[in-house]
Amino acid sequence: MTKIRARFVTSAASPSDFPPPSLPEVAVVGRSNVGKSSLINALVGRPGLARTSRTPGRTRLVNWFAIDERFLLVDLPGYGYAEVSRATRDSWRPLIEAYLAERTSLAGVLLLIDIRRGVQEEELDFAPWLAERAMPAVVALTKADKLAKNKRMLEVARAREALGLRKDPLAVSALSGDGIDPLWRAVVRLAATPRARP
Ligand SMILES: Nc1nc2c(ncn2[C@@H]2O[C@H](COP(=O)(O)OP(=O)(O)OP(=O)(O)O)[C@@H](O)[C@H]2O)c(=O)[nH]1
Ligand SMILES: [Mg+2]
Repeated sequence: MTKIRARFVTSAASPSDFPPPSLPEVAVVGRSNVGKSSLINALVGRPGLARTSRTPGRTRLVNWFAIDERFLLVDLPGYGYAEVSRATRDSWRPLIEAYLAERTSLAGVLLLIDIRRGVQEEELDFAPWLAERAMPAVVALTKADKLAKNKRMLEVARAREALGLRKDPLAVSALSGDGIDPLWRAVVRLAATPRARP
């Protein structure tokens, strides 16, 4: 595999700080601690590019990374984690929502779900929101290394059913590298497909 060139571009704490739209963007969305930042690092093969932490709520800003100068991966703060204060959570919500609703260069969303937690209320809310906007999305179940293969398959089928997906979600692990290659191809496809905005 040829090496992927990835670089940090900028971060923003509020919509007024968002950089002007340029290259197509793929945004990584999911609850706090699901492994968004770790997965970005695994996808581009650069540990430490996006900051990760055992403590939920690590990513507090919207962070843009340029990939081969062809598209941008966007690391968003996590939603819905009980252990960050309500005030903090409430301050992120508008940021995430503003980004997703208004970003004209957004080509699609990579929705991450912890394979051991499965689909919860937030994902059930989010899926129709994406569908209404005809937002292309790839769904992946993270931390697959934590489950045996047969359990993984069960969770893949469950998530597909719960979200009404046309295809199986991918089971991936930033730790073991499982599923990273197919996920990378899916992300590149998302980035390369212009979004028809309703
Ligand atoms: N076992 C395992 N642990 C993982 C995997 N991916 C991430 N983790 C761990 O999960 C924790 C959270 O990872 P992050 O990548 O920081 O998660 P995040 O979704 O970016 O979290 P926020 O920025 O707080 O929203 C860290 O302790 C990671 O080491 C994985 O594939 N397998
Ligand atoms: Mg993060």
